[in-house]
Formats: sequence, structure tokens, C-alpha cells
Amino acid sequence: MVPYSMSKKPIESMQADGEAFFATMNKRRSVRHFSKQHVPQHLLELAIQTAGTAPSGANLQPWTYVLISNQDMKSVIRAAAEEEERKTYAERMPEAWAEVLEPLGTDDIKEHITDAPWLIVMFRHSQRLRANGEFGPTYYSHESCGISAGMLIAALQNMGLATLTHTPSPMGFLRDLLGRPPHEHAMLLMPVGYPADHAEVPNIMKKSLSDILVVHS
Ligand code: IYR
Repeated sequence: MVPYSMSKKPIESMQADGEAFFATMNKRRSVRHFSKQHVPQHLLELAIQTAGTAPSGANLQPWTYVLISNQDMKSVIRAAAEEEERKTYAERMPEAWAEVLEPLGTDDIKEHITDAPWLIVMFRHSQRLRANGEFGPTYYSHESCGISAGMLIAALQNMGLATLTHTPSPMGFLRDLLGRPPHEHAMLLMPVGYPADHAEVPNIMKKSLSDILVVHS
């Protein structure tokens, strides 16, 4: 064991810091219109480093983040994602799903994959290599990766970068294209960049605190 290094803040700072963070996060929206403007790699690395501090089952950190700026690779990924999405929208999407997507105005054209300067692909590890050379399980890897992805999105938003949590389905093609091993499973394809000058987002509302909170005191 080692001493825990976080220092205690005065209650006023806790409130002020909490409000500032809420204001930043409350402005976040999933962005589908990206500027092609360059974003330095070190900013993406810093956000991924932040995501890497997430808690995880048995601290196994069951994630790999793949960072892509190569335009040819982005084009190949876009073509593969659009091929799957065409089938999803035309044939695989039940009416109950289409009904809740309709207000978002999404379709099978994914220009954000080639417009955004960066793609981040998150892979979830279902297994880990043990010291004895055999594979063993990971624990709570879905939950762990979900938490890490949330921290990644928060870190990017805090820097002023826009993101889209895109989940082309099924996304097994990303393992093949990016040369990842069989125990890694693509979980998120995230275009990252500045929003386009005239970017628009769906006019959606977030539930209020009273809608999402139940207190027993
Ligand atoms: N993967 C598809 C469909 C889609 C699904 C959900 I759930 C969304 O919140 C948005 C889109 C696509 O990316 O278009």
C-alpha cells in the first residue's frame, strides 16, 4: 500500500469545480459534422492517457486504443462501416429501433469517418495473457471499457474537441483492418476533431435531475 495523494478541497471549490465541469459537459453533443483542420497528436495522446486512468476489473485495464490519421486507412474503414450500415438501415433494423433513431436523423452515409482528422478505435480485451503463457479471463471488461470511454469523451470535451461515439454494427471488420489479435473486440469508433464551422446537432433534451435521481436519506 502507498499513501493516497488526493488533497481535500474547501467546500466552495468543490461546488465551483463541480459547476464548471457540469457546464463543460452539458455543452457536449455527439457531432457528425467535422472540420478537416489538423489537431496535434499530443492532444489525442493526452486524452487517451486520461482514459487509461479509469478504474477496471482487477486493474487489468482491458483496453487498447488505436489512433488513426492516415487518410487511406480512414477511407477503407469508412467503406467497410458504410457497407455494414447500409445493411443495418435497409434490412436489419427493427421498427422499434428505427423509431428512436428517427429524431437523430442518422443514415448509412458516414462522412465523419473521413472528414475528422483523427479516428480513435477502442478495443475491449476479453482475455489477458498470464505470466505462465496461458490466456485467462478479464473481469467486468464491458463496464471497465465503458468507464474508460466516458473519461476519454470527457477529456476531449474538456480540451474543446468534438467526438462521435459511433458504433457501426457489426464492427468485427476493425480487428482485421487494424491487425488486432482475436481476444480484442472493437467497441467504439470515435471520430475526433474540431466541429465544422456550421456544424448542426439534433435538438435533443437531456433528462432533468429529478427524472434520473432517486434519493433515500
Ligand atoms: N450504428 C448506426 C445506427 C445508430 C444506432 C444508435 I443506438 C445511435 O444512437 C445512432 C445510430 C449508425 O451509426 O448510424
